[in-house]
Amino acid sequence: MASVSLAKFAALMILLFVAAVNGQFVIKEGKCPNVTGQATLEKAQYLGVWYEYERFPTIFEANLDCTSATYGAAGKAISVRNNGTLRIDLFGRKVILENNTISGMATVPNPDRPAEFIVNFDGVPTTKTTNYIIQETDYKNYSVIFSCIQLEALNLQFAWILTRVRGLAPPNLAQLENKLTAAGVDVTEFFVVDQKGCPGK
Ligand SMILES: *[C@@H]1O[C@H](CO)[C@@H](O)[C@H](O)[C@H]1NC(C)=O
Ligand SMILES: *[C@@H]1O[C@H](CO)[C@@H](O)[C@H](O)[C@H]1NC(C)=O
Ligand SMILES: *[C@@H]1O[C@H](CO)[C@@H](O)[C@H](O)[C@H]1NC(C)=O
Ligand SMILES: CC(=O)N[C@H]1CO[C@H](CO)[C@@H](O)[C@@H]1O
Repeated sequence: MASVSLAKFAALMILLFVAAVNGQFVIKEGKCPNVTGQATLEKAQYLGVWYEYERFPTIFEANLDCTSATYGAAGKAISVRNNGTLRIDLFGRKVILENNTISGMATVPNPDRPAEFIVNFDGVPTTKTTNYIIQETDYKNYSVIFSCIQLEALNLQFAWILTRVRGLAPPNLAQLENKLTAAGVDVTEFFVVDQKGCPGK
């Protein structure tokens, strides 16, 4: 313990807290995969509603489903609103226990990497580390998001494939997953998010 400074320990605790709030990640050994953002980003085309098609699993919480992300123009930044529901099966029906929503802001720390964002959520310790990398989007059908936190010998990975239509797999899903695989991401960790029978549709 003597080799870990208090400041470093505190920083680690904040990272883990942010990771837990973000909800879903996998822990892997070694270095973070090298996923880079696409070279350009047409911000206006990226705004609007996206639905999680698949993502990495949850470790601490029960699964959120019916998950969406809504992005809006906010000057140079992008406003973020994530929704999801916590549901259980009751006599063959899905019953909502809780509607979950969290808001935040996304900013681009390095203009040379316009598809790599820092997203901070209200009421959560702020991070200055890039945590939302758009590996690839066509704005109309899919967006592939990756994020990774490097710890000493381990890393925490977050990944999402978002779609514009709730629950509809992108036609080029295999190709998108292959690109993540090529960057060193284990896509077998993905699970398909339940987007059936969601409120407000
Ligand atoms: C990560 O990938 C980018 C783009 O392919 C490359 O320019 C960069 O050198 C790589 N970085 C590492 C640490 O491998
Ligand atoms: C997210 O939740 C808010 C508040 O309940 C709601 O106004 C908004 O329409 C929801 N967004 C989506 C995409 O469902
Ligand atoms: C969740 O939101 C839906 C649609 O807005 C609403 O019908 C339902 O009552 C809410 N459930 C809870 C537990 O808040
Ligand atoms: C490949 C593919 O599915 N393209 C679709 C992307 O979304 C637009 C707009 O909804 C469709 O017109 C394309 O067919």
